[in-house]
Amino acid sequence: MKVLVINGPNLNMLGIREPDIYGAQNFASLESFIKSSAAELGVDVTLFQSNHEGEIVDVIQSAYGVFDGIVINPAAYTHTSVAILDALKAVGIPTAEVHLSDINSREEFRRFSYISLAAKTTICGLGFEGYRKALEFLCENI
Ligand code: CA2
Repeated sequence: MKVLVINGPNLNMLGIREPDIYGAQNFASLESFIKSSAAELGVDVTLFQSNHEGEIVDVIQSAYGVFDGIVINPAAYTHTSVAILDALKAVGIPTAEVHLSDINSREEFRRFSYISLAAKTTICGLGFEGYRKALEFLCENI
């Protein structure tokens, strides 16, 4: 099974600030964790990170016919992006949404996710482990 993992804006800055919310490990550690989790599950994983909404739309469109599943942490675009929602709906690829923090127990503006309207599951508040759970979910549901 081929899975595209997309990380959105500022996640490349992990570990630099707000370790109480996002943990102390950096983005390279997150990418290593995702790769080793995928290898354990026998998933062929491709990683992509961008700070730009249009690039995320482009990579979702280019996943059509190529990937069996998508894991996405859209970061701040979670709460604003109809464009990413529409791209996920357009390709129809089974998608698992992940958040490091528990977006439901933070500021009010983080409680709504456009992406959850297209995602088959939303996993939040588990830190890095959420990405492994998302990969497991796709393995069990595709
Ligand atoms: O909890 C998550 O994974 C989020 O998607 C992370 C986003 C946030 O906007 C979402 O509401 C929830 C933030 C991404 C990274 O932000 C940083 C902030 C400070 C230092 C490093 C990264």
